[in-house]
Amino acid sequence: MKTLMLTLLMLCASSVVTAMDMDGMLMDDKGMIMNANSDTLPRDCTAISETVDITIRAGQQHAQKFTGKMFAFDQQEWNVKPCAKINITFINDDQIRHQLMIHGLPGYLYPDGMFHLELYGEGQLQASLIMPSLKKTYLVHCELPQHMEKGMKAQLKVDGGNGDLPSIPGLTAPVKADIYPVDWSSLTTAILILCVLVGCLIPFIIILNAKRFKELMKKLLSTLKRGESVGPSESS
Ligand SMILES: [Cu+2]
Repeated sequence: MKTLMLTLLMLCASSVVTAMDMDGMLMDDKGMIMNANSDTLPRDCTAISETVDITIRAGQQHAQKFTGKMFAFDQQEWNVKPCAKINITFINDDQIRHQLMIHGLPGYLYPDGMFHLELYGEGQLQASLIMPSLKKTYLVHCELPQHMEKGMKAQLKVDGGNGDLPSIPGLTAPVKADIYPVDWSSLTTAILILCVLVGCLIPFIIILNAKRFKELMKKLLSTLKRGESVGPSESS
């Protein structure tokens, strides 16, 4: 009896671990949903203005069109009306972990002002949120180290937004552009001058020694021909 009770207890515990639902957080072995909200209206909304279904894909393949970027979402901007309900389908096309985080939401409805979807590898998640009425631009990104810097950054605009965020691939200019400075020390300058000189001298050397080069080429060709004619008879 004791063993049966223990087994039942363990089964219950494992099911809690595989799918936890606590304080707006849903978690299993594939991913996590935090602060989803499909029915509570923000204080400044009297009704849902529109329901929008948005599919957002994340992965390395979506960064290929952006020079120097490694990760990206398939789109970089979305526009919705004030008080819109957004049903998000988040798809991770990579084998590695990615997040979809929306920041700047009202804290009384979304703890830490954040809506958060996360997939530990390839997969799909669905969750909803209701936007406030404020004309605002929200940051959408993946918060894993270096993923946003490497391109996983986008923006969600409500009522046209209140401006553009910087460094959104293909959309807005970066605050600090990537630069690749050359250390112009005396050594690098000397190496550059030497390379230019050698590059200029080679054609002259060839022109001045044209006869010698011709003879050398003839010798080489005849040696090769001899090698070809000797080769098959030796093998037979
Ligand atoms: Cu990521």
